[in-house]
Amino acid sequence: MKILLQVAKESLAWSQALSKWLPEAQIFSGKGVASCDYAVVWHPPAQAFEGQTKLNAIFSVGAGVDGLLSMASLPQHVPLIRMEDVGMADQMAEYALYIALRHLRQINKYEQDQRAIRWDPQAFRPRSSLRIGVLGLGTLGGRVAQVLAEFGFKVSGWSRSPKNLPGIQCFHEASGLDRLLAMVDILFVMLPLTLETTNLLDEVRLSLLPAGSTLVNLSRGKIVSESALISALDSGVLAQAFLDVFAVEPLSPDHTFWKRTDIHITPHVAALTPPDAAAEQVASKIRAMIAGQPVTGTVRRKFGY
Ligand code: NDP
Ligand code: OXD
Repeated sequence: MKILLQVAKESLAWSQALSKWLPEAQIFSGKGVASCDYAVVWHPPAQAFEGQTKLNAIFSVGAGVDGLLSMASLPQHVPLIRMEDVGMADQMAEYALYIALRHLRQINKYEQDQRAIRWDPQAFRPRSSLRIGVLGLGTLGGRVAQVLAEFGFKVSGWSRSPKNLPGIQCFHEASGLDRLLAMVDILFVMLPLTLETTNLLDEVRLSLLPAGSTLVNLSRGKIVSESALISALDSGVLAQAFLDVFAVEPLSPDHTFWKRTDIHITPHVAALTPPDAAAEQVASKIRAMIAGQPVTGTVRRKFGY
């Protein structure tokens, strides 16, 4: 079996992990590669699929496939299979819990108080007083919503199809999104970037949030309009934003986001794909495909995720 490996970084770690879980495979990561049976990719170069006429499947080592789907050279009739969880759901939940707890315990205020040498204790606030919305209730967003709800926060969520999840008030459709936005203190964006979600959170939608709320984007930058985000911060609709993802990455050094104290930036690290667990998942899916069994995680191209 021949595997084409095209990952933008940590190529050696990926190659070792694939060899561990698929010892029978020959792994090719350079140029001028022979025809391969499977491809394992993340941000591959534009010509990565040239001459690859025998591919049975393309595995994305990321959960999001918007970048791959936008490549003109992506073979149209080869199944595209994305990463499912491999530990990323818990990483997302850690990130979300950190932000929710900061908010509940008013750490921002106490940090400001320290700078102002001010002793000003606030009253107790129960976890159930914090209203959290999660857009996207899939593998990652679903786990985020579940962990926050189990922790005692008041959680609502929004997805494309209707859902019924324990402890979570579930919404769908555009009217459901508008209802959710009007009732949350913290909004987590956990949606894939598709034609439908691009610029979903524009000026009109952000204005539905209660004044002083917090926006957290952990999925894709282009889902939130940058100009609408700045206006919402300037007008006080948003008190702050936590951004892990950006329309253009890396975020340009002269981007206005860097200089704002009401924007907290992390460099697309909310959930990192661990090569070993990911290679194990790829290997088990390849074995299932060879055995003629169905595999999960196949991207439905008409929905874009
Ligand atoms: P899933 O495909 O499992 O879940 C996507 C969710 O979004 C589903 O609940 C889906 O609804 C919902 N959704 C999709 N389109 C719409 C729409 N038009 N309207 C309403 N809901 C919609 O994806 P994952 O949870 O695995 O990953 C989510 C995203 O996280 C990835 O696409 C990627 O962009 C991002 N990501 C970011 C990382 C980081 O480090 N910052 C790391 C990994 C991923 P339904 O359930 O009805 O299908
Ligand atoms: C992913 C990502 O999609 O890292 O896995 O964003």
